[in-house]
Formats: sequence, structure tokens, C-alpha cells
Amino acid sequence: MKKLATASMVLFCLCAFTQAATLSQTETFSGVPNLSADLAFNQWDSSWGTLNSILIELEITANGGALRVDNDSGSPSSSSVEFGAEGNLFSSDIWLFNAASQPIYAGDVVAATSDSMTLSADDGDAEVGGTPNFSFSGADYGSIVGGETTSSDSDYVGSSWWNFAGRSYIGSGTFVITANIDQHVDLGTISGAQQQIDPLTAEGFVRVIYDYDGEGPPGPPPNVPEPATVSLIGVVSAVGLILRRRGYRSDECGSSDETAARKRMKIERRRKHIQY
Ligand SMILES: [Ca+2]
Ligand SMILES: [Ca+2]
Repeated sequence: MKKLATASMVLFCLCAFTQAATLSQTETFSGVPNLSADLAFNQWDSSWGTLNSILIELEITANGGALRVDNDSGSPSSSSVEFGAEGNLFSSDIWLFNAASQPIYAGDVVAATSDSMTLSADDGDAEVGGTPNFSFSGADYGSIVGGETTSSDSDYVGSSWWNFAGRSYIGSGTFVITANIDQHVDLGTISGAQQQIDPLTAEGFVRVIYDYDGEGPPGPPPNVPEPATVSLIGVVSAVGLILRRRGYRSDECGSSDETAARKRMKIERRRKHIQY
């Protein structure tokens, strides 16, 4: 039991060290692109402690839909094609610049299904009366079905942008970040083609993570145990359970009833030996 107590103490100390002092806020969005979502986050209150960093994360999951293409040009073409969702973040309350003073999302976050598409020259589309009607027939037709794809990107806000020119992450109020999520279609080098689209759906989140030293916000502890900590708690629980079970079996073997029975059998055997 002494060994177990020592091991437990070490594990608990390790938990304390692995627990990050972070405050994470996550706001979600969903819908059919193009969509725009205004998401509100709490500012960092200086009375909570010393702010070390601010991390901004955008994750987008695109799902379903389809892109269909009918080549109406006189030339065949082949290209990699993408179909999905793309997004970016904007705000007039705070700055979204990193330590190099570059936009945190210089390019869009793209979650898209990618495939190669090969189209012949226009085949005349006789079944729909010829161009410009959309034809689903012939080698001049191609399609890409949207699967479920997820993409994310994150970056730290440069500390010189935390509180600058009237925009601030610091205070006791809130700020709004707008997530603009658009449909993403990239036909690559294919041109002269009509498109027909079944809309896809998009969902995702924007996360703001404050890393800090200090007491943190009042109320329930904001920290979520790291996965490693959760595993360690699981190990401690499992060890405790195994030891309790062993202890139970040990008690069973040493029960006074069983010891008495053994003694009675011994006496019986001796008695029989004497009789022979
Ligand atoms: Ca055609
Ligand atoms: Ca055709």
C-alpha cells in the first residue's frame, strides 16, 4: 500500500504540471455556403492574470453536394478540380495580425474534395438540343461528388496588436469575429464549360485561446485537462480497481470459515490414520 501511495503522489504531481493555464472559447457555425456568422468572445480581463498569448483557430468541415460540368468549348481539357467550402475571418473589434504583422489568414482555409477531371471537346449535346443547354451525356460531361473534408488553420496574434488603435482583446467586454464561409469551386485549367451545382453544407468553429499566468477567471476552473492527464487519471483508477479486487480475493482466501474447514479436515485425516 505504501508503494501505491507513493506512485499516486507522483502521478498527481505530474497532473499538476501538465495542466495548462489556458482559457479556451469556441463558437460554432453551420449552414449552406455562402454563409456569414458573427461570433462573440470575451475579452481578457487584466484582473484575471498575466496574458501570455492569444491563439486564433478556424476549422471548416465541408460535406456533400456535387459539381457537374459540361464542356461546350471546341477543345478537350483535363485538370485537377476542387469542390467544397472556403472561409476566412474578419473583425472590426480586434486585429487579426500575427507577430510578423501579417494577416493571420492571408489565404482562405479550404476544405474541399479534389479529383481529376477529363473532358472531351463539346460533342454537340444533341439530346438537349445543342448548346447552350446543359447536357449530362457524353465524354464532354464530368462530375465530382463532395465528400466530408475538414481543414483548419491557426496562428498567434502578435502582442503589439492585442490593444492597438481602439481595437483590443483586453477588457471586460466582448468582441465579435465574423466567419465568412463561401462555396469553393476550382476548375483548374478547364474553361468553356457550364457548371451545375448541388449545394453542399459547411460547419465548423472559431476558437480563441488565452494562455496566461495567474488565477484566471472566477467561477469553475476554465482549464480542461490535457489528454495526457486524462490518461493518467484513467491509469490511477484502473490500478485502484485492480488492487481492490485483489484485496477482495485475498480476504476470501483468508476467511475464518475456510481456515476452520481446513483444520477440521486435518483432524479428520489424523483420526482416520489412528483408526487404521
Ligand atoms: Ca457540351
Ligand atoms: Ca454532351
